[in-house]
Amino acid sequence: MPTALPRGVSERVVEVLRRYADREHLERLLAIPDPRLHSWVADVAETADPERIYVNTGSPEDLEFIKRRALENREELPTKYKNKTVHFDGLYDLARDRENTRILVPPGHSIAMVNTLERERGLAEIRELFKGVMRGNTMYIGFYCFGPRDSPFSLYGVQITDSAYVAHSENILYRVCYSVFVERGGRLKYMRFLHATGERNELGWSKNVEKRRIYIDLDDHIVYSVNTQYAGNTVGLKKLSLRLCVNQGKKEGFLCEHMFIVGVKGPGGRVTYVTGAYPAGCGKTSTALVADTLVSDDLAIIHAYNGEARAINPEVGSFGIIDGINPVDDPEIYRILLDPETEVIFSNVLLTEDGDVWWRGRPEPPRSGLNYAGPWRPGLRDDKGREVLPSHPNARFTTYLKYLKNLDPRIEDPLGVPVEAMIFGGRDSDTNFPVEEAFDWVHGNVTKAAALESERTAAVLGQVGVKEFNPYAILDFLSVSPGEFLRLHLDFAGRLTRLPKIYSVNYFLRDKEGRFLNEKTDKVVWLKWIELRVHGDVEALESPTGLIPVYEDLAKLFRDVLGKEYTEQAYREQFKVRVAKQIERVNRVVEVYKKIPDTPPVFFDVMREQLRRLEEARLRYGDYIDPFQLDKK
Ligand code: SPV
Ligand code: MN
Repeated sequence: MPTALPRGVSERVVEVLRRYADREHLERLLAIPDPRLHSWVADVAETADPERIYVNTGSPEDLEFIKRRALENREELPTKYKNKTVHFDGLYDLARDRENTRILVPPGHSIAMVNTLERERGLAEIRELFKGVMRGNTMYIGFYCFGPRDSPFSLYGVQITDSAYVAHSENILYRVCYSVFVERGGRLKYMRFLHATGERNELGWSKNVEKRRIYIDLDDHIVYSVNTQYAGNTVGLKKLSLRLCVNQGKKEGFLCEHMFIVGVKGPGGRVTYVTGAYPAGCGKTSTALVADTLVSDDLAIIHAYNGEARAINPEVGSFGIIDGINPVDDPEIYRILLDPETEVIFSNVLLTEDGDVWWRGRPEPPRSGLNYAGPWRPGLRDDKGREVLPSHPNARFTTYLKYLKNLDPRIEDPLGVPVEAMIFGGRDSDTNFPVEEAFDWVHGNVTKAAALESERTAAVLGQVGVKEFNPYAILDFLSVSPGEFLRLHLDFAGRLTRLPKIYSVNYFLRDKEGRFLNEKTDKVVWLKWIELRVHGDVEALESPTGLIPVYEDLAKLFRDVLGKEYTEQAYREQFKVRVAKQIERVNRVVEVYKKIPDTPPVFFDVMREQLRRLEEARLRYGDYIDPFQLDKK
């Protein structure tokens, strides 16, 4: 041990750390000139009492070690494929837990539509739950960049976890940035994440899920997570960081978004960057994958820079939904998932007895094996007589974005990419057009983003199919009220000289018989139309709720892009204005915002105008308007 301690580090802290870390790992920790970090780690170790501390520097040996540990302690199981493992979260821990995810607030404080808890109470609960919680386990400490190295827009995070699976996931999803912490130490502002799996049962699942807690302390830039394994609850830099990021963005004037970032090619080889916010399971990943280039598939940090909106992806990996991925519709990702050279963690799929992985979308039928609910065989039913699905609808894959053919090298651009359009997508069987442009930034932010609704999917616990309000597709990850979040966007415009255009998309319209009106592949046409609109290359028709494509432009795009004939009849059905449904929607969403005290007044003005246009249209045309009757704008 060096005799002289680094500046500012107390003897006592080092004493504690020495009890848990061997010389090598203690030195790794002390190499970061940040006494506050050392005290925190010592404090966590004393409370959680792990067997040892492992400091992950991101070296190939460290990455290997963590992967091996995940297999040794059976958080991950081997498959017949090299570098591919399966992780099970357990029957009661398969999705984000909304109920037990809370923002800690001062006494008497609340945030509209956000789950909160009095801070002191929450912290006391956490202290109790963390006592001895890591006993017998290794405590991993990881250092990550949340964005490209040397980007002025990047954030930073430190994760402590006793789960090798969580550490492994983060090593895939984020840039390990130990050296940045060594260089910049205490000068670096960073988020902290503390996770413990809690006791596991004989199948390896977190046993005390009724004591699952995910508490977000904005004052201290820290998120606690315990008695859970599902990555949406545990991988700090994924959705837990989003709440901290939104809050920091509010103070510093940037946006943290639940958005993909993609490049869409237009005439003459130009590339137009667009972002897209969709609730989980509504076509977000698949849209990102069919775009010409992909910068991000889930998150975006957007800054105003020289008057432009510039977006970076804080991640380098993907934690994507695997359900339904098949070789015909998703050849690229399907290939990656089974390619002998790629590294993948599958979660909550079926691991067959011969070591294969099966999810809905693999062409052959499922065979007996182990899944998210335990041992599985064809025809298995639960105690209520319901079929146990071989692979869970929220089953996922964790892998590197670098495997994608369409990965945009600008994912590493420290200044990000310029955002020229923002898309808001939801799952909506009966109201919204497949694609529509907002009249302007304010109209789009109000009617398309803040008013976003979507039918619920399996990514959160609860009944699927119910239409849910989900502003900016970020409701689950907000640390400010939806009213305040809208205001951030309206204010953000003041820093821009070029405003992105705003669009809505909906891939889930159905006919009276319940059949989808669009094919999965159609989404690329909507992207190309958006690209042309951004540059003013095509005209649009004015509906009461925005601007929609002209039939001839779509027919040409369908032909050029998909080699498909697009009939007038299909257009008529997809783009008829569902006036009565739109009116219901406006009224529904206005009712929600009436209960949100800090909603900017302009929200109600814009919605009133929208309602007026719809009502006038209804008087003139009735409940439906044929798009051929609309005027060009
Ligand atoms: C989502 O649900 O939006 C996801 C996965 O991207 S999770 O990490 O669960 O949030
Ligand atoms: Mn997401």
